[in-house]
Amino acid sequence: MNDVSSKLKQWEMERGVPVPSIGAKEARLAYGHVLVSILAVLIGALAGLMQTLIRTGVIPEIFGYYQLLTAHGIMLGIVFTTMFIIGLLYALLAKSFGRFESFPTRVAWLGFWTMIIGAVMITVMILANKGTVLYTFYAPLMADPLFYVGLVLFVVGTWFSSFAMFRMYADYKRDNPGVHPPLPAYMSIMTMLLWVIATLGVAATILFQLLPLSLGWKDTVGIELSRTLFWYFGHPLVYFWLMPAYIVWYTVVPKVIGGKIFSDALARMAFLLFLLFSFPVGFHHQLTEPGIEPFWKFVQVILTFLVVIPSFMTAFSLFATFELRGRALGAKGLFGWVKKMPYGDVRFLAPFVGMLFFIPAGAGGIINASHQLNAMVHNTLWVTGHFHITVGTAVALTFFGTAYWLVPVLRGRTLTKAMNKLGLIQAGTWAFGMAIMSYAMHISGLNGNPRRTGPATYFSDALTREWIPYHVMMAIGGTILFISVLIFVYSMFNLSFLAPKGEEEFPLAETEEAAMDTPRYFENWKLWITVTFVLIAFAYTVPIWHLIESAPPGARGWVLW
Ligand code: HEM
Ligand SMILES: [Cu+2]
Repeated sequence: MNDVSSKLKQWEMERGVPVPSIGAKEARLAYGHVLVSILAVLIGALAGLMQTLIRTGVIPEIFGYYQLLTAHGIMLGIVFTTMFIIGLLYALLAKSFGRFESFPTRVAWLGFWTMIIGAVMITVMILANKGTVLYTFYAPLMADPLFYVGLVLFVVGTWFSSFAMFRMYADYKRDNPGVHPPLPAYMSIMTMLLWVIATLGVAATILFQLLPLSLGWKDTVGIELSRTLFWYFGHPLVYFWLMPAYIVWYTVVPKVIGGKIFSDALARMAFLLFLLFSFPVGFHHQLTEPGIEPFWKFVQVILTFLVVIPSFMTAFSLFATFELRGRALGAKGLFGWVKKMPYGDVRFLAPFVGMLFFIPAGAGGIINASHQLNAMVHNTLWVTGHFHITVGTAVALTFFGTAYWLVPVLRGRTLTKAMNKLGLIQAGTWAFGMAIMSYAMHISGLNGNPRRTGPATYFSDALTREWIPYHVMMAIGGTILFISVLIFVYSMFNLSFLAPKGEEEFPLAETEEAAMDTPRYFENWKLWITVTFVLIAFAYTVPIWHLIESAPPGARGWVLW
C-alpha cells in the first residue's frame, strides 16, 4: 500500500459504518411517524382539492374556503412534512447507529404522543371553525386559545424528538470515540439542530403574543414583531423540509443507481452552510412591509443569495454522481448518463423528477427574493405556484419515492413489482398534475391573481374573468393530484399490510474511493452554533430593537370568519 492509499484507508475507517438492518423497536418508532404523515397527506389533499373546486365554482361552499385553506396548509405544510421527516430521520439514525438506548427511545415516543395531541387539538379547532387563521396564523387574526395550545404542544413534541436524536448521537459518540458518524446521521442531526433554533422564534410569538391575546390577558398585539418572529422561523422551515430530501438525494439515490457518493466532505459542508445561511434571511418574506428599514432588508436579501453556494454544491455533486455512474456503464459525453438511469425504479424516478422540478423552482425563488421582482409577484398565486413545485413536488415527490422502500423496510415486507409500477404511475400523475396546476398558478399570478382569496364579488369583473381559464386548469391539475394521492395511500396500505414478508433493501451509498478526507471541525458543534447565533444577532438585533423601541400602536385581535 502506498502512502496515499493507506491514508485513504485510515480516513475510511474513521467514518462509521451503518448496521446491516434496523431493529424492530427502532422500526416501530419510525413507522409510527410515517403512518401519521400518510394520514395527513390524505386529509390535506382532500382539503386542497375541495378548495380549488370551491374557488372555481365547481362545488358549493360546504366548508369555508379559508377553513379548508387552513386545514390544507397545516396538514401538508406542517403535519405531513414534520412527521415524515422525523420518521425518516429515526430510520436513518437507526441504520447509522444500530440500536437506540431505552432513554432516548422513551423520549422519542413522548415526543410522538405530544405531537399527536397537539395535531388533534389543531384539527378539532379548524373543524370547529375556531382556528381559521391559515397555516401562518398571522396577527391580528385571532384563533381560539386551544388552537395555539395545540401548536405549542406540536412544537414541544418536536423538541422532545430533537432531544432524543441528539442523545442518540451522543451515545454513539461515547461508544465510538473519534469516528465520524455516518453521513446520513450527520445530516439528520444538522436538520434537527436547524429545526430547534428555528422554532425558538415561532414559540416566542405564540407564547408571548398570540396566546396571551387570545386568552384576553393582553388587549393588543404588535403585528410587525409577530410577523418578524414568524419569518425568522418560516424561512429555515423551508430548509427543514428540503434538507431531508437532500439527504435522500445525496445518500440514497446514488445507491439506487448503483453509484457512489461523490464526496462525503462536500455533502457535510453543504449541510453546514444550509444551517448558517438559513437564519439571517427572514426579511425576504417581508419586503413589502413597512416598519423595517430598507437597509436591513438589503442585508438579509444579500445573505439570502448566499444559499446559492450550498445549492450549487448539491446540484454539482448529484450530477457528478450521475455522470460517473453513466460513464461506468459505458456512457459517453456530458449527458450520456441520461440514457443509463433506472427510470423503471420508483426509488429513483420519484426523487429524480423532484430534482428536475427543483431547477425552475430555484429560479423562481431567486425572483421572489429580489426586491423589485418581489413587488410584482408578492401575495399573488405565483407564490403558491412556487411552493407547490418546491415543497409540493421536489420535497413531496422525494418523500413519496422514499416511502416506497422505507415502509416495506420498516414493516418487514418487500417492494413488489406491482407496487413499484403503481409508484411509477403515482409519480407520473403527480408530476403531470403539478405541472398543470403550478403553471396556471404562476401565470395567473403574474396577471395579478391574488393568493388566499375565496369567492369574491369582484370576480365577475372583466379583468378578473381572464383568470377563469387558469382556475379551470388548477382544478384539473388538482384533481389529478388528488388521484395521485389516492394511489399513494393505497400503495402504502398495501406495503404496510399486504405485501409479501421479506427483507427489503435499505439503500445507502458508500463514498467514492477518491473522495477527500472529512475534516474534524465539521463536528465542532459549539463553534457552528455560535457562528449561527452571531449571524442571527447581526441580521436581527437592530431591526427587532427598532420594532420594540418605536413600536406602532398594537392591534386588537380579529375574528373575521
Ligand atoms: C392534492 C394536491 C394539492 C392540491 C390540489 C393543492 C392545492 C392548493 C391550492 C388550490 C392552494 C391555495 C391557493 C390559494 O387560493 O391561495 C394551496 C395552498 C397551499 N398548499 Fe397545496 N395543493 C396540493 C398539495 C400540496 C402539498 C403536497 C403541499 C406541501 C407539502 C401543499 C402546501 C400548501 C400550502 C402551504 C399552501 C398555502 C396555504 C395558505 O396560503 O395559507 N400543497 N394548495
Ligand atoms: Cu424564505
